[in-house]
Amino acid sequence: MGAPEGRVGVSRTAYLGLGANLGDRRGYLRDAIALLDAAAGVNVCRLSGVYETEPVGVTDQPKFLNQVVEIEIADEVTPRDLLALVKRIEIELGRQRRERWGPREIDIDILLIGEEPIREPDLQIPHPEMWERAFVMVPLADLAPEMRTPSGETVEEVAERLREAGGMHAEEA
Ligand code: GSY
Repeated sequence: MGAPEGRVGVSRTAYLGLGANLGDRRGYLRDAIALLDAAAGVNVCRLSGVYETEPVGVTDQPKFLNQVVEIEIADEVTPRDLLALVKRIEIELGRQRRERWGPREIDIDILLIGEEPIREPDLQIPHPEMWERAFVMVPLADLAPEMRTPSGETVEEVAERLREAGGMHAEEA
């Protein structure tokens, strides 16, 4: 695990959304999680189920595997450090520069970091579209069903509504 030496456990909980729709999709999810856990100041705590999902946005592309990961980040790991880390991991796992909404080996979105809202052009937390996306909310409900969303509903209530709209299929563990 990645806690820097000598640190006395101050940390925040963060949630990341992972998506893969090219090549060995499960392998990319697994490798991304291993690289996150190996990073200094990052500790992977819990994993949601893996879901096969219909593509959103550009629909003429392969289905995704999606998963949400709960991590703890040490206090000195800033949101920008975390952003730099996930971008490095995307590149290390072979993600090429591709069409913005198109297929990808691995996509890692920072969904939430503690209670901190961040609104900057290249970093918005909570991720602005996450509350409406079944491929985020259904796996997030595996980990944090009671969390409140901006509408006042719980994550589980929103996930249930989005699940009914279809396009989600839980994968075997
Ligand atoms: O924003 C993440 C990349 N992405 C996905 C995804 O992960 N899952 C599904 N189902 N559709 C998506 N469209 C985009 S872009």
